[in-house]
Amino acid sequence: MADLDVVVVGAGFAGIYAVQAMRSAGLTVRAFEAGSGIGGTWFWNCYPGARCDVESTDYSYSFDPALEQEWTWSERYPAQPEVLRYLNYVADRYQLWPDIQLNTRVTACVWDASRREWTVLTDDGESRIARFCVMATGCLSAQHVPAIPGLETFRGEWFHTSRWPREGTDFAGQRVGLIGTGSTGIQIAPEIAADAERLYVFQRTANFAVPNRNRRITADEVTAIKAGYPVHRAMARESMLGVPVTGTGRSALSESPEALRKTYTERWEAGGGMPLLGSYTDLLISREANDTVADFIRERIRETVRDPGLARLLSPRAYPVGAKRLCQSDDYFAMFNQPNVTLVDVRSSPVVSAYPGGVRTATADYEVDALVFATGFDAVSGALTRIAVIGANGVSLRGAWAAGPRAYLGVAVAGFPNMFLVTGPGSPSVLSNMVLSIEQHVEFIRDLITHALSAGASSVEATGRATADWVAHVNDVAYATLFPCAESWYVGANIPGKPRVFTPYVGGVGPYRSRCDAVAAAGYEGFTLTTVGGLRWLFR
Ligand code: NA7
Repeated sequence: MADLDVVVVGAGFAGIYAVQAMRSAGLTVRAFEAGSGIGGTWFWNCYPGARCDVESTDYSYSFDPALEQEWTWSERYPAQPEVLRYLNYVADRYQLWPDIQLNTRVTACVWDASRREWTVLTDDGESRIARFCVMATGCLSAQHVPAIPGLETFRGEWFHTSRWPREGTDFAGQRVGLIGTGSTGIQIAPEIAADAERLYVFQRTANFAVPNRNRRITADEVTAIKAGYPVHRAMARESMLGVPVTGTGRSALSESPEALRKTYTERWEAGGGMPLLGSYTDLLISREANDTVADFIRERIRETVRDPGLARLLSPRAYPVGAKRLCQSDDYFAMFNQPNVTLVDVRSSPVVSAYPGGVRTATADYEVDALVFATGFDAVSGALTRIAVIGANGVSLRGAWAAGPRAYLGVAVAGFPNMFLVTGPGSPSVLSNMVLSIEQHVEFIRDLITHALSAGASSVEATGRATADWVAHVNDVAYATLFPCAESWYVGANIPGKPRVFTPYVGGVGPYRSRCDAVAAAGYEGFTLTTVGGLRWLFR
């Protein structure tokens, strides 16, 4: 007899909503969270400058209109502490705490084929039996620290941004080395540069970044936002990115140079990456179209950074804008005009080792007191494969995904009955407003579980055929765009040895939602339901 209907792994945005949704459906549920607080990404990534790059109006739950009216965001782009306060408010408001167990890491999930239940093992030595597992493990939670020989000999302290000390750090008077110039590196660099005696930024790949134009939200804006939520959310659900973005509806290649400049300038001045990339229909499809916006951003970099050689090094050339996450910062490029900041090009002269006093590249030594790794994550699949998940016939998830992650609709894996992934590989996930995508996935999972239970089924599982068709579709759509043209974490390129598979679904949030709705309306097409006696219904 199971202890619980549902075990939820993780208590970030996804786990918190999963607890609320399962409970509202009358299911018994418990979430296990490794951290000493809830929040997931927003708990762990408490480094200086951590801020969401989706506007607060969008980056918030929409499942309860009363919640939207109660909570008031203070800034256009919320900083990490405010997002964390919001999530704690949600847990308080819906009294979720009794069903969330903190300081408990799930180490293994093992399917018992005869009892048709999951045994979930945790690092406190306990085990629980659950009928269903919901993996709310986060797309960007398994940290990646590059294997730098000699790091263990380094005398100073080193940090990964996603495990920042909760008591903070003091870099005053120190020489700090920062490795990594993705979204995180670009956010933390100006904060370190404001305190440290010297900041060395070790850059392997230059990144495109656009201004946030972050600011406080006025009282009048708050009133308008709250009044506009119903329409805004409806538009977001139908949109490509989970955020309503108004484009011109035209091809960049059909525009005059003057019209392009006007559009890009207006959007640059307004701030944010999505409005800029969404301005023309072909920016993520045609390299020639993409070059128009890439040239525009490179021009802004040259305008900002006084030293032309430095501006050149900071200007990305190797990949199209948006093929890697488009970074956002109001201060990053201007920071390089500060006399205490040095850019180190580790593309031409790679980091070879650390030594007690600092970092060695192929051509020079850099003496530093502290090292900061903003080197990213084993994204999307990493948090799942780090847990020993053993499905039907003793097959591990790690083994099943040896050639790359495969999931039907990004939500279920063939051979792993009664296990569901929230925003897993093959769903819009990281290429969308995560909160909206999380809500849609959790609701799909809740409805699928209640459907299976009301049909008297003991298990529900994605079929291999539906999975293969979906994975092929995810690939077809991705390879019709410019997304795969970069060595990015979207394809697993940042983790040595990780198979190259394009993981997010680029077909858009609205079309993806319609597909899921159609699957449900067709009696959960592509899933098999099995009754206790072993009778199987195949919906395909
Ligand atoms: P990212 O985007 O994966 O960025 C990691 C950065 O670290 C990137 O600049 C990498 O360079 C660099 N990196 C990784 N390994 C090395 C080594 N060995 N040497 C030098 N540089 C290295 O992670 P973030 O945390 O910034 O952002 C992840 C997401 O979180 C972001 O997209 C938002 O969605 C929020 P590379 O580009 O691989 O050459």
